Amino acid sequence: MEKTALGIGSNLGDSIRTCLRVFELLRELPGITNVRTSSLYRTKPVGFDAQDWFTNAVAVFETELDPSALLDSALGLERAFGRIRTVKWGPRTLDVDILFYGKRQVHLPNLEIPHPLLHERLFVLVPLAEVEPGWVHPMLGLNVLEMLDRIPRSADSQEIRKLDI
Ligand code: PH2
Ligand code: MG
Ligand code: MG
Repeated sequence: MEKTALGIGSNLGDSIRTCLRVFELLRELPGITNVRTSSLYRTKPVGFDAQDWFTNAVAVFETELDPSALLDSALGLERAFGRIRTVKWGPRTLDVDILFYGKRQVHLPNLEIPHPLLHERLFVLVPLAEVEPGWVHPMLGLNVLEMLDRIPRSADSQEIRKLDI
């Protein structure tokens, strides 16, 4: 069993409902136990401006799936919500990214763990800090709160608002 963290994002369709449904589906998936979830956040798009704000969240759980099997499950969830890949970083009904897998590093052509951008993104670190503030990044040696501290908070930087649901 390894502890793993997934980042969940959506900005097409009913994105709040999608994220809540993904939480439910994760609890029903074989090979996954003890699912803990963050609040939902509304977040300004990062990397590609001309699209709607996202709903983002994080789920942490124990799993007996290996990283590749977990990736298959994540892609299966994306397909179940009708994801169609168009522009890189563009709008999507559902994006499920593996953030951490225990202390392991995975460098495969189709899978990088830890997620290579997680330490730069408030929409990942803020929800992750709710669930696992002390998780240490195996390459950077910083925990989630320390990574958060290192993100510049200038006026035009990443906007994020917690949802009251
Ligand atoms: N995902 C991206 C690119 N930009 N911006 C926000 N706010 N939330 C996301 O989930 C997101 C993004 C690529 O996966
Ligand atoms: Mg992503
Ligand atoms: Mg993705």
